[in-house]
Amino acid sequence: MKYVKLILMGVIMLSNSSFASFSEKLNLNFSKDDAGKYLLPELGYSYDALEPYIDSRTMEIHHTKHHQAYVTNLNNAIAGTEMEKLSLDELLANVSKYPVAVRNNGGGHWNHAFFWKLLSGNSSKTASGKLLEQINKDFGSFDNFKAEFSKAAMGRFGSGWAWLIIQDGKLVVTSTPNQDNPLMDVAEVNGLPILGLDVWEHAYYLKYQNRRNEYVENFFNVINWEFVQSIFEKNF
Ligand code: MN3
Repeated sequence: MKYVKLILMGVIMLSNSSFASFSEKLNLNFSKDDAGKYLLPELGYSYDALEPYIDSRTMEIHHTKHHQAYVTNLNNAIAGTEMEKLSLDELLANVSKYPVAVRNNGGGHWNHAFFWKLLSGNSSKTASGKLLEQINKDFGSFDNFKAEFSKAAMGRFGSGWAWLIIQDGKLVVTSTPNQDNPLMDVAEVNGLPILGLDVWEHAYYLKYQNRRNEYVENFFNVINWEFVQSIFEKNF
């Protein structure tokens, strides 16, 4: 009887953890308040920490206005429904079943919470260790990877994101429109993101205006490779 219980517990734990615990894999935590409302996460650094590459005013507006709006609108979209009981990961993995407001704002909340963790004012400016080895294997060199990622960021027409994902034991560059991401069932290319770049104009327009190419180039000066390497090694 004791063993049956243990096996049952194991099955329950497996079924919970095998389901799309993307956040756990990526060391993200989507906190809620006592009333069950999603909260805007802290950046973990000051608004001016990424100067001169990403300016303080852009970071402040991006965080307190744009990201906050996704959080507020996600809370409104799920209030009083069964969706409140599901994790954000579960909502995104089956997002085709839910209202478009969940796709846009749930994606917006997830993507931005992830994006803040990918940035640092003390960037090593290049990957190293096992991640660099895999980049060299899948792209030929770090420069080739950078070129391919930049091309995805530049080639995304209108608003969206460029991504580096783990897919079937390989690193792959892709991009998504709007606030979609590669974890969503609606995405053309699925995989676990380990790096992402917001190419909405709100992410760069104050400083760069129409020069998305300069913003993309400067993103490579503020990537938190320590974090990217840690989630790569945890999941590859
Ligand atoms: Mn944004």
